[in-house]
Amino acid sequence: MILIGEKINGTRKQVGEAIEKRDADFIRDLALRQFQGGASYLDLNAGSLPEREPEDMAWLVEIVQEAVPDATLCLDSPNHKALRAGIQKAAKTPMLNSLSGEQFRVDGVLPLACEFGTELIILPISDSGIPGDAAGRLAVVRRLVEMTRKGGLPDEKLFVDPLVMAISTGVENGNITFETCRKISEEFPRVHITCGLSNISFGMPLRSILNQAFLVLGIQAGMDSAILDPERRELRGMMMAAETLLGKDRHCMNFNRAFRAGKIGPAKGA
Ligand code: THG
Repeated sequence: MILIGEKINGTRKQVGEAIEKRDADFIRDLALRQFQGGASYLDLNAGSLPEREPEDMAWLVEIVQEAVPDATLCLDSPNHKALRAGIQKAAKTPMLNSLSGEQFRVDGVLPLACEFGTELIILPISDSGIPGDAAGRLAVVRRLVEMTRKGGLPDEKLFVDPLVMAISTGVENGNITFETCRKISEEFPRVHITCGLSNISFGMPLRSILNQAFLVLGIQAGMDSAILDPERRELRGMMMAAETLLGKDRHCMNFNRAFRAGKIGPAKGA
């Protein structure tokens, strides 16, 4: 699994304050902890007003890449000015989060991704909203993949997000996501599939258990990436167990190695 760490998100209160105060130590610590938790990509969302966002994004890029030079940055914004400001500060080509079928993103984000040859998250949202079923989401994805191919981006650089809506607001929301995953991997076998995992459990008790079960079912449906909190030990164990049981871990080597390194299973002293 390709893990994208979600924690550097300015819509979270403490992170928003740290960005405003330019508290580099706070951000560096979040970056390092997530990378050590197995996130090879770090999502950066400044969460600020559009006027401030380019400046805030550039600052985040500077701080995070200095703290964790081996991580790839995932710039999370609908605002092409913030994305460009981040790209220009980045030492290594970042991933962009995200392109959707909304016209302003097709006009703003798509040309940037093609110009810099970035990896790119694709959301099945159009100007008429989020399609309620898998077929509708596939139609948006199909239209967007046509555009990225035309722009010269190989499918391997795409991370399609099937969109995860809270199970508390619709009991079919899990199934709709899984069906979308299956159809995407069938029609576009070379793209990655990612998602914002914790969306599924908004408004529910025992969120951690719901997130774990959802991740397992998502992996079976073809997800090979997720935007999540990589410090959650129970989630890491469940993810590695699912990969092993689905034949994605040759000789069960990753599972055994993670166990011996103390990365899964009971924490020391527990
Ligand atoms: N798809 C894509 N990008 C995304 C999302 C998605 N980016 C933003 C978001 N969704 C994923 N990122 C986060 C970041 C932080 C939290 C959740 C998702 C988070 N959640 C706590 C909670 O859920 O209660 C908030 C509590 C806290 O402040 O810690 O932290 O779906 N492409």
